[in-house]
Order: sequence, then C-alpha cells, then structure tokens
Amino acid sequence: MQIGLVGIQNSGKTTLFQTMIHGGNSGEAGKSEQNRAVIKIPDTRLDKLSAIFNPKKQVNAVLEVLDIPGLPLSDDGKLKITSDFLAKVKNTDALIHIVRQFADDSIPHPNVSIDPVRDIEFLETEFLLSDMSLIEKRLEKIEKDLLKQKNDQLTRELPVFKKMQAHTEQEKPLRTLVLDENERKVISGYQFLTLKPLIIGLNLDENSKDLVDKFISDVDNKFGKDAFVVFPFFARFEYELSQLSDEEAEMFKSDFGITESALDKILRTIYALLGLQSFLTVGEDECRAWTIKKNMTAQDAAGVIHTDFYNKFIRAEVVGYDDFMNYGSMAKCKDAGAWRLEGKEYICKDGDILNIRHS
Ligand SMILES: Nc1nc2c(ncn2[C@@H]2O[C@H](COP(=O)(O)OP(=O)(O)OP(=O)(O)O)[C@@H](O)[C@H]2O)c(=O)[nH]1
Ligand SMILES: [Mg+2]
Repeated sequence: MQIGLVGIQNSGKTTLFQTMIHGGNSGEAGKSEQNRAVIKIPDTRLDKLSAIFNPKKQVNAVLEVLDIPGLPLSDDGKLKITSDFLAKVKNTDALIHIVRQFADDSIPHPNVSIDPVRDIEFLETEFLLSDMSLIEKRLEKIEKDLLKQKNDQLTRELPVFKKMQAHTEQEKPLRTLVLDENERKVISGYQFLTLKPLIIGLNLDENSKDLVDKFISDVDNKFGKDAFVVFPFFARFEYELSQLSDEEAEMFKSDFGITESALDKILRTIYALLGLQSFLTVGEDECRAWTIKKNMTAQDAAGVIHTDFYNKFIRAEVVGYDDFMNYGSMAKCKDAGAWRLEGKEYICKDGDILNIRHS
C-alpha cells in the first residue's frame, strides 16, 4: 500500500514524513530514500505472537510513504500541477493533504496568510481542473475514433467518461461519484486526482491547537458534512519528540494532550477509509502480519501470500487472535473448539491467524 503526502509548500509534509519514518522504524531499519520510505506498521498483536513463537524473523506489514514536494504557484497565483507531480501520485492508493494551521513568520506561506480551509479549496480546485481537462481530451478522442471504426474498449469508456464529465462539471470531485465495479475497471488505467481517497492532515502548533473544532466546522460548511476525514497533528513538535528518549517523549506528550502518535493516527484513518484489516501467520520461521481488504475470503487472503496458495487452496486453518491469546497454544485452541477449518468462501476477520492448506 502506498500513500502520498501532498500540499502547498512549507505545510509540514517532510517534517511529518521524517516523524513517520522514525515511528515505524524502532528496531530494524526500514528502507528509505530521500522522498520514499517503506515504514513498518507497528503491531502489538504481532509482537505478542512473536514473543510466544520466537520465530527466526518477524515481518510487519508495511506502508510505503511518498513525500511529494509542495506544488509551486504559477505566475497567476494558482497551484501548478506538474507532470512530475502526476508521475509521483500515479501509483498511490490514497493521498494525505497536509494543510498548515501553524503560524510562523520565519517560514513563508505561499499564499501569504494562514487559512487551511482556503488551502484545501485551492488544491481541490486544481485537482478538479486537471481531471476535467483529462476527461475532455479523452472524450474528444473517443468520439472521434468511434466515428472512424467500431472499438469495444472505447464503446465501454464512452458512457463512463460522459458520466464523469457531468459530475465534474457540477464541481464535484470524482471520489463522490458512484461507480460500479465494471465502470471502475474501464477507467482503471487513467489517473484521476479527485478519484483518490483523500485525508486532510491539519498541521498544528501549540498556539493553534484549540482551532481544531473551528476548522472542522468550517470544512463542513464549505464542503459539506463529512466530505473529508480530518486528522489533526503537530508536525514539528512530534518530530522533536521523535528525537527524545521514550520516557522523555511520554512526559511531553501527556503535557500536550497527545494520546496517539501521528503515525498511529494515519494508519488508523487509512485502514478505516480504505476498508482494510490484518491477518496473521505464525510459525517457527516467521511471524507475519498481512494487510487485506475487509470482507476478503480465505482464498483471496491466501492469494495475498502467494498466487499458488490461491490456485491450490484446499482449506484454511483459522484461530482468532483473542482466542489464541486466551488459550495460549494451538493445541489448547483445538481442545476448546476455537481452532477451525474453513473453506475458500470464509470471510476473514481482523486478527485471524491463518494457516493455508494447499495441494
Ligand atoms: N513553527 C513551526 N514550524 C513548523 C511546524 N511544522 C513544520 N514547521 C517547519 O516548517 C518548515 C517547512 O516544513 P516542511 O516539513 O519542510 O514543509 P514541506 O511541506 O515539506 O515543504 P515543501 O517540501 O517545500 O513543500 C520547516 O522548517 C519545519 O520545521 C510547526 O508546527 N511550527
Ligand atoms: Mg518537503
């Protein structure tokens, strides 16, 4: 899973990125490049299972994060969506738009004044214009080509693009357009910015920390209730905390009223927004956490581990994490009837410990 941090310049993206790298890398270091990091997802359930199985290695699920440089302003004062930007967001599964609430005269704001609601609108407008232009160009081409000769793919695309055009012309982002599975498939090769799931990260400092409620009600008024998921955080303060020892950091955190780290907040929000959950595999060689969509079947989950497991699936041995911790071993789970054999249609639950039987 890949997420991109986007926003105007100096909103706090790189600061958050650095904090996330730190939060996800306690212990073994994850891979990180200048603008891209593979962050281990902290997972206490997995830690506890590893303490029991004592495997050769523990493999956490990972989140790939891209720190995308702030969009520049063009001469007419609008955000410029560059081809470099488009290339970077292309493969992301979700975007986090970081808006700035902290005030600091020594750090220039591209729009001069501090106004995070305006900044959301700013980016949304440019994203929408970018999508509208893509839709229009593509529609022109589809219609022209279809006049020349029949083409099944284009015939399928035409109504979907028309539907998207009508929606965006009402100034609505594509993420609010209802598309069925087939329609999504037809346009899956295209990159629409307003189709990406989006979270708003509100970057606060000590002086602005009481503005969260006002911000949320302003956002509701402007964009409609629940148009966005918002998570407030303290980019600079949390970065500074990440440089301290755990005990020191805990003290400052409670003074500040921070009960959950920015990384944990982001993970929780992303999992909810994208409808994700985890399953676990255990053994002497490896204890591992895997990310899957909610409502995935045991066979689909097997396919996440290996395509062969999908193709040659026989049964899944399943124990819920809580049951396992409660009974203490697989043998005791069996005695208690908490260990089950499930078929390929079984719908996985969060925290299931799976062992796939395959031919
Ligand atoms: N005073 C203050 N400064 C902050 C806060 N959050 C971030 N900064 C500072 O703002 C400056 C810009 O932050 P970055 O994280 O580099 O911003 P960015 O969004 O990555 O900027 P671009 O990459 O240019 O788009 C840095 O000097 C940060 O230390 C904050 O809450 N308070
Ligand atoms: Mg940056």
